[in-house]
Amino acid sequence: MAGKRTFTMIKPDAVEAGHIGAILEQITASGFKIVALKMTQMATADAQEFYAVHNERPFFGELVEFMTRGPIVAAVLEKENAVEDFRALIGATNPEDAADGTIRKKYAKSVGENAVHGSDSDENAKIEASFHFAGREMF
Ligand code: ABT
Ligand code: MG
Repeated sequence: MAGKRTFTMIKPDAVEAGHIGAILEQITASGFKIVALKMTQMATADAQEFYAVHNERPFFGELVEFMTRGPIVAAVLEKENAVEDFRALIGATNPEDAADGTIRKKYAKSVGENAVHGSDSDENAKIEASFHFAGREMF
C-alpha cells in the first residue's frame, strides 16, 4: 500500500521571496494535511547530512550553501499516496521542465534554487521527517 506521509521543505529562496503562505495554501488546498510544521535554519553539517546522497556531485557545495543561507519551513504531510502525489504537485526538479500550475513552475527560479523539497520514497520520507522532527512534534 502506498504510504500516507511525506516530508517537505519550503527552501530559503521561497522563504526569502515571501511565498510561505501561498505554498502552504496550495499544499492544503490539494488535499494534504499538515501533521508537523516549523521554521528552522539548517547548519552546514545538517545540510551535508540531509543531502549526503549527492556528496560526490559537482553541485554539492552550492547546494549546501543554498540550503543553509536562510530559514526553511519544514513540514510532514499526510494524504493517500502522499510521496507520489506531492512530487506531482511540486513538479520537475528543473522549473523549466515543471508542468503549469505546479509549485516549482510558479515559485522556483532554477534547478539549484527550486523552492520546495519533496521526499522521493516512503523510506526517505520517514528518514527525512525524523531528521527534522521529534516524535512529539508529529501529530
Ligand atoms: P529535492 O527535493 O531538493 O531533493 O529535489 P529533487 O528530488 O527534485 O531533485 P534532486 B535530484 O534530488 O536534487 C537535489 C538538489 O540538488 C539540486 N541540483 C540537482 C542542482 O543544483 N543541480 C543539478 O544538476 C541537479 C540534478 C536540486 C535539488 N535542490 N535544491 N535546492
Ligand atoms: Mg531529491
